[in-house]
Amino acid sequence: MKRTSAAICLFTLCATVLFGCVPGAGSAQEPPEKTVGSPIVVGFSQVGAESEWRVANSESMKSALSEENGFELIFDDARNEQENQIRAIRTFIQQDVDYIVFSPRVETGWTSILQEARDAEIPVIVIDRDIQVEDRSLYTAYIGSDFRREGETAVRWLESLMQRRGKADRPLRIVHIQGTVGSSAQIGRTAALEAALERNPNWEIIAQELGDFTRAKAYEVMGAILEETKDIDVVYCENDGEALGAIDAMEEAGLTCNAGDGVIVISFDATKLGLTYCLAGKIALNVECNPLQGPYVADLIRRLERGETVEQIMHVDETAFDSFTITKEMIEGRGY
Ligand code: GYE
Repeated sequence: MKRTSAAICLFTLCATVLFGCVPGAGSAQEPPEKTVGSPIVVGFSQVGAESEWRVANSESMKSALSEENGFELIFDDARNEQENQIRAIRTFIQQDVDYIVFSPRVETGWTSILQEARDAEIPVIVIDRDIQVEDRSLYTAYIGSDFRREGETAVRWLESLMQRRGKADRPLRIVHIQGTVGSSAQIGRTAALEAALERNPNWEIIAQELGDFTRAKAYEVMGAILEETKDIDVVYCENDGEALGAIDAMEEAGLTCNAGDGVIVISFDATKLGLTYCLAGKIALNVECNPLQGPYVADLIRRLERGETVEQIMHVDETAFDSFTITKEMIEGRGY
């Protein structure tokens, strides 16, 4: 019988867990409970290495699920292909790992493989992006961000900036660069912008392109947009990498990015690199997305090992930074 077969299926829906409240979060680790005997074997399918955020997320998982902490981590990089993730999860099942953790590329297409994991009695923890399955008991828990709320923070900030400037009713020409289509991060951040467009009939999307969450792709698509028009008020990028690529392209084309008299760039992630652009005024608003999920996964597994009840959905607490109020000190104290 699997270690946790008694512990899974006990969960409460929709609890919000603040990252700061979980033991070991981002700072000193909880004393390892399982250093004697066999380690807890965890197979982790990471979606890829497309961004600074992702690299920080992988590092966080590797350091929390370390040998010293009583784990054996089998790490697989899916290179941004769902097929590779499915193959990795199947291999973890064949290896009879104790837990499967994965960060899904997109929300759909997971039912069969999760069924296979359930048949093998291996608990599954989804991190970062969420999944859509009819039978939610196919996974034990989800730890990640509320992406719709992140998008909401961004558009509300923009609305209030326009109001403060007495420009709430003026036309606003927006370029929208999207992340990986079908990923929760893209779906939530896009949905918030779309809802804001409904409320603000004077807002207009003048171009919408896919940036795949990478600096290179965003640079390329932004360059093409700029050949058509330079009359742009806002660029809404769905992560820091995209924002940096779009800024590179705009600066090369002679545009200035700032929330004063330039193009207003909105971004998500708030990595250290992204925040240095915010401090320089080039990113007007950067909405935080916390990648340091390793300690939460480790803590969750320990709780399952003890047979405790766990919440099925855990959203992390996140904030936002704008170029008007950010300071150097705010960036220095951060862990990613
Ligand atoms: O915003 C982006 C990454 O899923 C939250 O994926 C994650 C997103 C993040 O590549 O930088």
